[in-house]
Amino acid sequence: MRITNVRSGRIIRIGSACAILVILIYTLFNYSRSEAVSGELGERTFDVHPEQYKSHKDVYPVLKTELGNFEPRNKRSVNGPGEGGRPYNMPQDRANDIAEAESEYGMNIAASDDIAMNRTIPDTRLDECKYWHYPENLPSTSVIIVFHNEGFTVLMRTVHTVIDRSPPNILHEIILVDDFSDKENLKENLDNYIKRWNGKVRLIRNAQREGLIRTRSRGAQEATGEVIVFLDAHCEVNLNWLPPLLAPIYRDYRTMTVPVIDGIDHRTFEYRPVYSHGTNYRGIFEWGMLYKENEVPDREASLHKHSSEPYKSPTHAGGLFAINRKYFLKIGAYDPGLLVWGGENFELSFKIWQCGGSIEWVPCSRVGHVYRAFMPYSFGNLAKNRKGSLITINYKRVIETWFDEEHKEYFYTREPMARFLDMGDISEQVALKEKLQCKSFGWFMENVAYDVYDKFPKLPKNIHWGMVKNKASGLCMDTMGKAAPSYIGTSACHGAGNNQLFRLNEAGQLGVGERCVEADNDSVKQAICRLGTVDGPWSYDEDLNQLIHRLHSFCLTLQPHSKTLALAPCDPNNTYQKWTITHKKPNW
Ligand code: UD2
Ligand code: MN
Repeated sequence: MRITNVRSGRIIRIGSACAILVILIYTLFNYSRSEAVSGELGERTFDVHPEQYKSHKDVYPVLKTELGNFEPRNKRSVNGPGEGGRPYNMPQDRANDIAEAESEYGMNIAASDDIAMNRTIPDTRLDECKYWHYPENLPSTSVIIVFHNEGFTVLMRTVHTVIDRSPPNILHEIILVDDFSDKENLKENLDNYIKRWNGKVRLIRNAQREGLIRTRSRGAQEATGEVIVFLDAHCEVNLNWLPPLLAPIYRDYRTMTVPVIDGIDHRTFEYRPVYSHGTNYRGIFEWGMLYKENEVPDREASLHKHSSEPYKSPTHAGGLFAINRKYFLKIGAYDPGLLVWGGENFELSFKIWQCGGSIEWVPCSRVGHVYRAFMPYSFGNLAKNRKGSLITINYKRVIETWFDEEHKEYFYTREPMARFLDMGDISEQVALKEKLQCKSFGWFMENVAYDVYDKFPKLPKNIHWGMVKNKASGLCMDTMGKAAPSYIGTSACHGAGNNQLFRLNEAGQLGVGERCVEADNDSVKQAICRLGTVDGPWSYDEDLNQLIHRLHSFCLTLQPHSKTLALAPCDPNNTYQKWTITHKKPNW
């Protein structure tokens, strides 16, 4: 007997006795699946539902010898400022303009103003990417770009590249969401500029500053495409960037996809890859919730035949990704209690993975992003009634919702002050987690983020943490706000911010933030803690109050004249070698 599964086109050959059973199971299975899908996602059911996508031969991209079905056929070669993604070095007599632009925007808008909206950029993909063929009827897509006081030409170049390099029948709309900018040229000027796109580009404006996180959720609400793609307002999408992002979502609506980010220089607008050619990275995190990337481990890489194929990633950087719109809303979009900037990338990542979805990075989709010199905007009124660091509060909300007790401790060990922060009410987030029957954080660590432990092992407990205060001088150890590696200095004790917040753990690591204190006879330095290590050479003598460097059996000493730090033979009577490590109760 032959059973033809019409919808998948597959022919299954089996004996007639078990055929009935198979049909029964198949029907029951599909019934429960389609119930789940249509029920969860509201009024609109999927035409073909996701489980069937998987067995439908047209959903999988195919690598062929002829050029891919969405590959651009004509390539231009142009000369001009920044063309070909080449660095645009402005003439010396424009030095003032550059300085002004950089301090206002964190990037050289003066250079951007001289560069064509549709400039050419290098194709940074693996050659193989050009030969993938994608399903023809990919989902309609809304691209959402939120912005606050961005440079006009940079914002518009983002839009131009999306229009120019996306299949017009798939690109449903571009939604610009203005997060209460106050720059004049982002007002009427912008309304007028986008008229050229006859409604394909829509502009909506917040009535007050909301921060990027809530603004993105608003954009998702307003969008009408099946898939939404978020981009920062200073991007240039590369050739054929969209179909590879959509294909995994078309196959399974619970997959969120992330393009590989290229760098655009904030001064010269040079477009260049961030990663060396052909190496694949994925997003992880360290226990202080700083975003990190790691080369794709073998356990994941070995699942793929081609290095141009999408692969699984525990987290993502935050700014650029594609997701089924209804799925995004179903999982609560972003936690509305997250303020302005930071942590939302983790919230979404943990939520997706733990609640049944997955994240894939897509090497054949490349998008350039301007990494700014510094953050040019303030957090405005949103930060006003908040005490302590806004970003750490966000992290605390995220870990309190998604981590288990064990892993929460690692966060508080690495970021001890966070225990005192008021994160607001997370009961709705916890309720959502229950409702969606999400898996545990332990499951996530074991099955998805297993490579985190290699780079950032479980943290031993802190013995002491706080300001490291010298008895003789009354001064405190201080990072002096310098980037690592650099010397550690001393200054008047204040305990504010993170510069004086050190911690000593059971395994002898003396650290501050993600840095470790290293010492030789001449100097005491801070350097990023060596990956994969949580121990160190320090111990603390509780009676003599000395910080002893085990390797040398020397003591940490403040040099009275220079006020610099060094190691010296331990002397129990030398008060320049006596230190107390205590935290001040936060005065916020
Ligand atoms: C990264 C992400 C960014 C976001 C952030 C953490 C990338 C490339 N970038 O920082 O997307 O996830 O981490 O939250 O992954 N904006 C507003 N309102 C605000 C502040 C910013 O609309 O109050 C806009 C801003 O104009 C930009 C976007 O939000 O379009 C992201 O801000 P960013 O570029 O300053 O963040 P970035 O790239 O440093
Ligand atoms: Mn950005």
